[in-house]
Amino acid sequence: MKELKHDWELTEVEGLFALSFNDLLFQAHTIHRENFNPNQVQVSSLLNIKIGACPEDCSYCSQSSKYDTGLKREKLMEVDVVLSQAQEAKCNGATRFCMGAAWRNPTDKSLDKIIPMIQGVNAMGMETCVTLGMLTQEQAFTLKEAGLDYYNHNIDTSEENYSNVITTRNFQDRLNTLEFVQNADINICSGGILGLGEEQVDRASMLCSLANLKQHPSSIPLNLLVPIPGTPFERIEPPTESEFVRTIAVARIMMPESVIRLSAGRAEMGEAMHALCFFAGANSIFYGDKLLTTDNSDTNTDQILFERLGINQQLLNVH
Ligand code: SAM
Ligand code: DTB
Ligand code: SF4
Repeated sequence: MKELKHDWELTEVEGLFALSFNDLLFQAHTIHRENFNPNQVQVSSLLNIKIGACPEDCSYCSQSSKYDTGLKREKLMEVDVVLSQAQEAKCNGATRFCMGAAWRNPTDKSLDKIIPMIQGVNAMGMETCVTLGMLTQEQAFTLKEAGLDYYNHNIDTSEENYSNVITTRNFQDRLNTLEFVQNADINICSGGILGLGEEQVDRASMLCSLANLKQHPSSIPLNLLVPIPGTPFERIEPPTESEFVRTIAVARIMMPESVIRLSAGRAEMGEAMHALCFFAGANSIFYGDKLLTTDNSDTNTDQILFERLGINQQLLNVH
């Protein structure tokens, strides 16, 4: 097994982005095959357990209280409702259940309500993931004790582009939480969004920040911005398709053992784009008709896609 590299220089990563598309994809796919079954895609399911009214100003987000996106706020879901949704996700073939809350950070009191959700999902035999905003070290230990497998906390974009996207926290705040989660020995799920007004060098810089963490994130969600009417980024220029695929390929080369999730934005991607992303090294998706507040690629379309590509069909059909 090759040593994982944690000292990536920005120029090296820019060099990968500068390769010819076919050379880059060949390299990424070769590494992908050395580390994973290329026909297997991990399936996660997502549930928004607390909707809207978030005090943060993330310029892409439908749930920020700073923008009028027409979203109806809802308080934290009851445990039994969460668990019945989790059961349904399991029946549909999900192996991980991810619960997201529109918080800047959880209070200790609210964390008490999350713990039985984690324990209940674990008891069903699924992996658990939560994304609750910034944590203290103490809270990370509490979540570990509850049996949490993964904590999702995206760095979203490069350190250099961060203040163009969010002003209510800084990049270092994000890194601090990631460190607390790693100290608590919880797997990290951290990635970002493409289409936040960034340049290629920002994508390279974001991947450097992820790969140069103490440990590579076990799971790396790469989202394509879902433009939300009412947010500052509702009409921002998206990256080209080849640039999106390149970013997946570079992530695969830099972090060969991490699972890369093709996350938001799939509803707008066709069969060929999905196929290229899986070839470049993506090997996980969110499965289910809804993401947090927007539509996901519907499950029927995903079933057909997997069948056509010869991917992981057995997992999607378990009941
Ligand atoms: N509030 C917590 C936080 O920010 O960490 C957890 C929930 S937040 C919605 C989870 C992640 O969803 C964000 O970090 C961002 O990467 C992603 N996200 C949010 N809105 C998005 C959008 N419109 N398009 C793509 N990804 C989005
Ligand atoms: C992640 O990286 N993407 C998911 C999950 N982690 C929490 C969220 C995507 C949200 C897409 C926009 C929406 O549905 O509001
Ligand atoms: Fe709040 Fe998370 Fe949305 Fe930012 S991304 S506004 S922190 S819910």
